[in-house]
Order: sequence, then C-alpha cells, then structure tokens
Amino acid sequence: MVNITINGRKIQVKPKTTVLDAAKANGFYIPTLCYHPRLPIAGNCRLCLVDVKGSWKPLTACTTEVWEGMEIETDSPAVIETVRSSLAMMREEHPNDCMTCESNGDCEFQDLIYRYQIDAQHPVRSLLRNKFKKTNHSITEPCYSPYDNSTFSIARDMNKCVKCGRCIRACHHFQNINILGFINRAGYERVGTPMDRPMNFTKCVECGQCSQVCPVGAIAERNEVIEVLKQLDSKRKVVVVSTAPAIRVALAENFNVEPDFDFTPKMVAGLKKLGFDYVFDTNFSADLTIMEEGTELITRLNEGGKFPMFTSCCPGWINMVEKSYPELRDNLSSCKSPQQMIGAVIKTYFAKQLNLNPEDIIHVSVMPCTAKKGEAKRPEFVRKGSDGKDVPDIDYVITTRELLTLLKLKKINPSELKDAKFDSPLGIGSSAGNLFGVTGGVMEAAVRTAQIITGVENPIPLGELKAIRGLDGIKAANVPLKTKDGKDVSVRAAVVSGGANIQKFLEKIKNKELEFDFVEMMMCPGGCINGGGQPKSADPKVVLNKMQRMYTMDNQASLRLSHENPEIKEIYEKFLHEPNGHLSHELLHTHYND
Ligand code: HC0
Ligand code: SF4
Repeated sequence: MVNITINGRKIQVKPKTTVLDAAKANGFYIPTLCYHPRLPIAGNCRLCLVDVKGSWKPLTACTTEVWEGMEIETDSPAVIETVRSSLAMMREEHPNDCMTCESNGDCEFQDLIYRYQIDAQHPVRSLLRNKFKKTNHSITEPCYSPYDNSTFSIARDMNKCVKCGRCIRACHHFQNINILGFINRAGYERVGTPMDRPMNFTKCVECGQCSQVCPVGAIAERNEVIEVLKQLDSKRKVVVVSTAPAIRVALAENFNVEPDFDFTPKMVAGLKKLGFDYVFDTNFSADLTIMEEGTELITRLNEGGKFPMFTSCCPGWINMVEKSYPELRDNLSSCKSPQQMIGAVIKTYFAKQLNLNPEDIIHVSVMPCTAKKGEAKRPEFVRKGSDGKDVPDIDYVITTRELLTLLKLKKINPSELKDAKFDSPLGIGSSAGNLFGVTGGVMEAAVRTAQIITGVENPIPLGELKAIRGLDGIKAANVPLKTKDGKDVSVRAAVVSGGANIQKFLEKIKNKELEFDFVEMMMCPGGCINGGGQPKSADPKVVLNKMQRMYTMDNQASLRLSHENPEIKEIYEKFLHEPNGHLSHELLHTHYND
C-alpha cells in the first residue's frame, strides 16, 4: 500500500491508483468533465487540478498516480480559482439554452457552473466579452456549427459542446467506427465528422454510445417526447406502448431499488398512469423472434444457406452491415427485430381484435437504443391504411431517457405506484425473451427452444451455457444437440458485442480462422442493457449491475422458455399458423438494403 495525505488526512491506497480514484474512494470531491469511468483517460479539460507538495505546478488528478508520501490539496484557493477561470471561459462560449435543453437537470457542466457560481460578473467572462467586442467577433462564432439532425436517431448541436472529447473516445474505444474527432485549429477547434459531413453521410451506425457519455446536451437522441405527450393528451387515437427488455432493469437502477426487485409491474403502472391505453411487452415478440429465427436456422442447416447466420435484431449492427459489410447481407437472419415484429402484429392482429384500422392506433416503442428510432423509420416497415396511405408500424420510439423525462414532466414516480400488469394479447413474455436485453441472451433463449424446433432429445439445462454469459466482447460455445432419430444438429455458436469486437471477429471469419453456424451480434458492449439511450451514469458497475438484474429475473421467473409462452401458442393457433409460414413471412421477415 502507498501512504498519501489528502487535505491533511492520512490514507492508504493501492500502488498505481490515480489521485482522482484515491480521492473519490475516500470521499474527497474533485471536479471532472472529460473523465468518464468507462472511457480511456484524456486529461484535456484541466478541471481536476490538485496542488501537490513539491510540484511547481498543479497536477491533473485523473492522469497522476500516487507516490509514497504524496501530499495533495484538492481545495486550495489557487486550485479553486483556476477551476473557476477554466469554467468561466467555457461558460462564455456556451449558449443560454439550458431551460429547453435535452440535458437540463442532468448536465454535468450545468452542475459545475452552479457549484462554482460562474455568473456573468466573473472577471474572465467580462474580459472575454470586451475582447470580442473590440475585434467585432461574435462570442460564439468560433464554435458555431450547424445543428445536425440528418439521421432519425441522433441530434448534434455542437454549439453546446464543451470539447471534453468523450464522444470521440466512445466512438473509437467501444465501436472503433471513428466518426467523431477534433477538427480545425487555433481557437476554432470543435468536434466534427469526416469532412464535416452530416452524420447520415458517414458510416455512423446510430448506436448513440457518444450520446450516452456526453456530459452536456451536445449529442443526444432525436427527442420525440413532445409528440408522444400530444398523442397522450389529445386521446384522438388508441395509444399503445411496448417496452424493450432492457428498460425495466434501467428503471430499477434509476429508482435505486434492491438488486432482486423486479421493477416490471411498477414500470407498467407508470406507463398506465402516463395515459397509455394498452401496455404491451417487447419480450412477447422476443419470444416470437425465437420461434421464427430458430426455425430459419434449422431450415438453413437442413436445406443450405449462408453461414454463419447472424442475428438481425440490433439496428446498429444492421446499419454496420449495410454501410460497411454489404457482402454479409445474406448472412443476416431475415427476421425483423422484436420491435418491428410487435409493431406489425399490433397494427394487424391486435387491430383486428379491436375492430380498428392500422391508422387508428398510435404505437410508441420504448427502447434503450437510439438506432431503434431509425429502424422504425425504414420505408419497409409501413403498411397500407384503410385509405390506402402508408401507416408506420411504429409511430414513435422513445429512449429510456425520454421515458424518464415524460415521467418527470407528469410528476410520476413509478416506484410509488401500485403494481400493474401488461395487457393481453401481447403482454406475456418469457424470461428467455427478457434475456434478449443482455449480450448472449438471444443465443441462450434460442438454445432453450432448440428442443422443440429440432425435436432434440437432449436439451441443454437452463443456465448451463455459462460460456456465453458475462461481459466479454467475444464469446463462443459448442451447443451439442442430437435429434430423436440420432441426427447430429450441434451448433457452433458465438456471441459478440461492441463494434470494435465485431470488427475483430469478422476479420477472423473472413480469414477463415474461425467458423460458426450461428452468431449473435449486438452493437453496444454488453448488449441493450448498455444501449445508447439508457440513462447516463458515472457508476463503472452500471452495466454489470443491470446484467445481474437480468439473470436474477430469469432465476425468479416461472415462464422461462419462449415456446411455452401461452400468448405465443395462441398467436400461432389463431393467426400466424406456423413459424416461417406464409403470414409470418409477410409480417415478421424483411430484407436489407444495398
Ligand atoms: Fe434490445 Fe431487442 S433486446 S434489440 O437489445 O432482439 O434496443 O432491450 O428491445 O427489438 O426484444 C434494444 C433491448 C430490444 C428488439 C428485443 C432484440
Ligand atoms: Fe459513433 Fe455510434 Fe456516435 Fe455514430 S452514434 S458517432 S457510430 S458512437
């Protein structure tokens, strides 16, 4: 252990600990902006400066490791004034949009400005204003850049950017897609795209990992809160909501409930209180996906087809294939994602039960993902209304963050409400379907159901496939299966999450170093629990916690197999007739673009 002193208090920490980690672990506050616990360290915002005895200059706490006998001061008058001056310079370039900003109330820069009281009278701010007056420049001109909402998923307002570079590191470190970088020089630096083009002209996959770590509101999802609010308030149509697997665990984390507390009934109660007429579960259509995708895999294995077969439920991954790996399009499963499957059955099967036309229903999908917004807007996911006009299967997609904004606007705290249940006939989901939200979950759910699709005699016991659990980016398992008549139908399975891992994996597939039959692909590291639309968090364990909640829910569930879901049996009996049948192909399968 290393002996150090912080603000006069003697403490012991492990060697190689940074001053920032040592201070945080012992309850000392050090301001940060470019630092994020899940990203590599950059040390470029200069807000975490501390005085260290013997050093002629303050040191950045995030990049400096402790040494024996180190004496640190985090709150000397000089340190505080330096931090205040840096903040004042940033504040002078920042627009006054807080009241309507995406991140109002959840903005790290706003918190810092308030904490250090950087008002208009701060001398650095007056100095900058006078300087710009003399040179006849607008104060904000150096950082001015147009608002970019060229994709359906992400909105970028670089005027709000504080140049911390977290988005650049997220796009590089998690995804290795490198859309964002610092451009320009000499006071005109800002974050931009290659050739400064709008996002939809780049290879951006719309995953939103950049927005997840943005400390301000410079990169965010394209907000649809007001449109949804209008639908809920006007009551002109039947307003239906469906919720992705990963939402319930994110809300559980957000409302800080016990790790084994299933927040689902509270979430449903919150959605009902918001005014939704029907609350359905995307876990239902995750189960439906298992029936369709499992059947497709077995058909390919028996009749031939492209291998490995890749899952198709993650829209970030689909964007990546279409933009960067078009040669792999035929390897994708033809199944729509669970979001689009439930979208299609709500506007057909459910509409029919209520004697409604597709255009009489507004369907809001709550997703942990920004790319789901773009997926819902794909031109192939529409159907004809009674008047012959196109009606989208999903009208609005809101992220978990937007759902929290809606709840806040309506002053609803779901944890204080009485439990409520999903509505029928699309409200029952198995815990296998729920596992879709975590990396490895689609594979695990598929293996659980393989027994009925293949008529297998030796199904894998529940929870046995340990190799595909956990947060590793690339996982593999051999799934030994034999049909009743002795035929070997073993599947070589792999599970990959995170764009950087996907690229490494595909390189090995291309070089024939690896061979698989079935591969689950998720663009966000860890899967949807870590989607780009999830609440921002500075807790390094936040993804692990959500994953553990998912497995706890699975252990506690009574319905753990997709094919045993009574509503799945019912929809095949009454409507679809058989997996991969004629109607399934029309409603539940799709194609991919050049
Ligand atoms: Fe996912 Fe999904 S599991 S992509 O991660 O497959 O976003 O949670 O809703 O559609 O079900 C996201 C999460 C979903 C879909 C499901 C899949
Ligand atoms: Fe990179 Fe994803 Fe952000 Fe696009 S949405 S810039 S791919 S992190």
